[in-house]
Amino acid sequence: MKRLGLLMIVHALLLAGARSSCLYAESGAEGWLRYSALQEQAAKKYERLPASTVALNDSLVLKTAQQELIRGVRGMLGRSLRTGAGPFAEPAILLGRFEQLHTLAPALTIPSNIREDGYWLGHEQVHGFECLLIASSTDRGVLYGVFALLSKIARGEDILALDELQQPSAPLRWVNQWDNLDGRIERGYAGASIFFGGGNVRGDLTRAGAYARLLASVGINGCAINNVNADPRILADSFLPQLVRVADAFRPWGVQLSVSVDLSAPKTIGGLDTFDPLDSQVAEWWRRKVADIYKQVPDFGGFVVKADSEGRAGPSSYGRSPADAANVIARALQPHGGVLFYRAFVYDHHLDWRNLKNDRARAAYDIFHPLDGKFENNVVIQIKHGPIDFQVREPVSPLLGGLQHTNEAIELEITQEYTGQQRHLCFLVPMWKEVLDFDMHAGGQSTPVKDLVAGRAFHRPTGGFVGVANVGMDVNWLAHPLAMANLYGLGRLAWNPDLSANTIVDEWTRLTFGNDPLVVRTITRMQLSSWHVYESYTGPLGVGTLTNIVGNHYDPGPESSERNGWGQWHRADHEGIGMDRTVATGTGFIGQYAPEVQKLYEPLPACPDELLLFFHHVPYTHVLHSGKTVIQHVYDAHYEGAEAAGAYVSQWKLLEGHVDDERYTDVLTRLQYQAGQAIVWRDTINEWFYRGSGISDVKGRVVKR
Ligand code: GCW
Repeated sequence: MKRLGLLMIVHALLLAGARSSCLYAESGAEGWLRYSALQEQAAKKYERLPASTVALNDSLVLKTAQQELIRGVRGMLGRSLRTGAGPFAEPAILLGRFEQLHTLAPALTIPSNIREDGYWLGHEQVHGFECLLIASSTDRGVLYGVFALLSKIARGEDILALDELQQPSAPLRWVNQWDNLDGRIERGYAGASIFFGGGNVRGDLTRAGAYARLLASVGINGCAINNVNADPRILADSFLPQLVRVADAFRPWGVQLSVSVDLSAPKTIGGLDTFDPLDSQVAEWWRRKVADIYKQVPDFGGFVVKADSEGRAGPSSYGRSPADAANVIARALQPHGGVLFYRAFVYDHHLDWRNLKNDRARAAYDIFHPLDGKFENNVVIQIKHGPIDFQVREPVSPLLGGLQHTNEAIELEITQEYTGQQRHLCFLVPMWKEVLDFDMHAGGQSTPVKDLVAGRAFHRPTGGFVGVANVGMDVNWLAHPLAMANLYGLGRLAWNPDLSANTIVDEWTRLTFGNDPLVVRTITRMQLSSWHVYESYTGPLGVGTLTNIVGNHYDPGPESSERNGWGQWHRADHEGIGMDRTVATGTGFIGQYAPEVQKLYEPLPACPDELLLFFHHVPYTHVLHSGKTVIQHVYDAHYEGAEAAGAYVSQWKLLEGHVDDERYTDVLTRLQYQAGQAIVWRDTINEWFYRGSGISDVKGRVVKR
């Protein structure tokens, strides 16, 4: 009897373990696509939702859309939609392309002239039955419409009188993964690659398919799966069948496969003795290679190129320009409709730090602006949002306003390389919004970055957004459950950069954690404040990085950026700090902006506090607009930031019992760690400033240890 009791206890424990790990898996793995059952009251609102769904064609993507609809409705409302019944037999949710809908019901007024992938959600009578219509010019657009409808249901919005048109801001909405073929991910903080391992594509691509589903749900339509520091082997003939398998996993979700390529491939794997972009054999090599790929992957997206950067091969080896390099590959892609993203992250990492006129921030504009108009129409210059490298605060890259006859895309970093590596909470959408809304005044007109990258400002054929995502095998994709708001936010902004950060995080929180007002309020507030909090205890006043740049890009390491060629300098000495980038006395970087923008930054009194040290070298006693001295600001910001990070722990504790235990505990542990690490940052940086300046904290907190 006793033994039986013991066995039962063991059994119960095992079951509980299994249940909790299963719950856990569901918690993170589904991301914002949880489709949790709505409470009875909330579900009532959707009683009149048609009981069947009809797809107006049988394409793979439309099938996916229909299955997703069924899955979502079943999860949230506990109802199984019927399929197969004709649209005339009963009310239905109709899925199809505009022309198909028109054939079915010619009398309907259907929106026209909408951008590719845009969709319409309508509620209309079709042959006497009340129908909900999800229509688009593409099957992929219908899939996006299905996700939008399901999102509305999850968030409790009305859907019965729908008449809503949504269209993407830009045609190219991509993510890049920096995955290596051995399964490691450069700047990845969430486990091994979901695509590669041991030099090959993984046998099991279930996660790759699940990732494509997450991407499609926010309108992402392309994914480059390997590191921009590309292994040339990705283009080997023997590797192509492996890429075909990834494309197969993406295809149901309308996500186009793409790869990053190394410019030296014609030589390293192609058997030629050159990779000179102007050599005709090289051009022929690319042409054949691309044709082979398209034969097997007809919906292939294109390539990403990092060249002449951080030790990568590039056209400079032959005295050729980035335009020469980009065009030879772009021409090979043209007949197949592929695009070539050429990264503007090209700079000399052996700069002489002793020369005060040297400035890495100048590089992208200095190299690419003179080439404006020299690129093929299917080349897109992929530009990091700031002129340095994803620091917690940078001004907008002047190159975004410096190309008027060339397509461009903005590169944003979802993986938190310099912003806490998914161990700290740092919701980046507010930062990205500032960048996208910033007016570059290019060509003397008002040109916010979002219009430039969409190609609208200068009537370019294409353009868009690229997010460096680096999800991994971790069940939560990005490890920190709250970091997923950044992936979600990238997709939402690429679709509609006019959405507010608040709207985005509200949506994400409801979809991820449900509609409990306390949960929504707490998480949205934490997320919305988190970038400023992180900035205040790591890199205030636009100083650039104070992290360890030669090592992990994570711990405090304010000395590491100096006296080396990487050019991430802050130029601190015993009297002052900051890079003089003015036209008058500094590196001249400010001169790369339009005159209207120069006026914001060149005169010291005009320069906003948060970018002061990016643009000017000032004494520690310089008085900010806020009325504080630079040094006191640094001390105070670090104390305030660390305190705010500590407060996240108590704010999160309010949610005990309101969020499932697995995610509650997971996030709590991370926030507790962050609170501790923020104190380490505070004390390291403050002490370093105190030693350097010799100026005491007026509040007496900072001491030399
Ligand atoms: O920020 C730097 C990263 C490198 C990265 C590079 C790039 C892929 O530290 O890891 O290399 O940027 O964007 O190419």
